[in-house]
Amino acid sequence: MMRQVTVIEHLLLHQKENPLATGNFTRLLNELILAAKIISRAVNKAGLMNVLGETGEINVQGEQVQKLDELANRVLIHRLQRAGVLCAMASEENADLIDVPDQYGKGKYFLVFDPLDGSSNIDANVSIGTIFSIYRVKDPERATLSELLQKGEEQVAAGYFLYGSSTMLVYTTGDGVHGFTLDPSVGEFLLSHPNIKIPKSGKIYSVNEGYSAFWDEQTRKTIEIFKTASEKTYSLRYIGSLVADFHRTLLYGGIFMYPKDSRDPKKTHGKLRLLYEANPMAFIVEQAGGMAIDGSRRILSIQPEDLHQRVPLFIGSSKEVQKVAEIYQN
Ligand code: AHM
Ligand code: MG
Repeated sequence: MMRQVTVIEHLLLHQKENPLATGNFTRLLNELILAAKIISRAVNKAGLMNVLGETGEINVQGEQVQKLDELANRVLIHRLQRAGVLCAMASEENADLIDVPDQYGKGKYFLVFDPLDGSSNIDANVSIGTIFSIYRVKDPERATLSELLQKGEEQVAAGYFLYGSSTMLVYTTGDGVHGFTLDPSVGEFLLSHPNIKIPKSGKIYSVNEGYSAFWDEQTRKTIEIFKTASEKTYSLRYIGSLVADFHRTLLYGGIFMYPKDSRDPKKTHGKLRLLYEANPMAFIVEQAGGMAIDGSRRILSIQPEDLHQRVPLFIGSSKEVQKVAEIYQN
């Protein structure tokens, strides 16, 4: 019988080489996993549990809050506030930092998450996910916003749970990218994709072309290269759920793009958020051998100034991302 390795076993096995795998980090990951299992159960039974549809509220991003969004956010906050290993949290759904009350104990980690990414797809049973990113702070007692806001290259871990045809966890602690699949019969995430490497080049480009009328000249030129490439024919795939679009890009190669557009003057930097979406995916893709840029800058080198700042994102195989970089440099 095949030896099956759980996430925590995997983390502990690598403990010697990985100074992060202290009890605290393991505790944090365990709590994230438990929260994701609860969210996954709700997603699987969504049609039966009266959690489909909107709550009627508008979130900090100006978007409709789905009932499942709210449930996922609540589950994560509830579990992680009590973990005793965080000094603060930030969620895509909350305008401000989420405090960790002293009674639960404070730790040195800062957790950032998008509780349910791709939520406009929920009602149609399309894959969605939870994205997380973890930073360490010097002094948990004095964790001000400016100290918490670190460049993506300071992340100590990042990952996502994908609620798709199976539920998966893909994460990195800076020691490669590893994928685990939830076996619902035993309730554990088991190692299914060790040491994922993104192909150097792929045959898929992924972008919402519905916004092309709002793109600037450079962006139009960029997308054009994937439609007119002489060396190969690219296919277009776009799910509209970053976790799902990114996961496909990671496994098959190619490029995912969410450029800036002029639809909304307030969103001149694109739609995706640096902290909750771009940074964690950028850390993962670089660990897998790929690249992530905003056009000209490496995503992980951008100093965030705001919890909810947006950024254009070009992410995937190095060959395709390099092509984009060349256009933006000229
Ligand atoms: P959300 O975090 O509110 O769900 O929004 C992010 C999602 C991403 O999953 C996806 O890549 C993008 O929005 C799709 O946006 P659009 O519908 O504009 O193409
Ligand atoms: Mg999101």
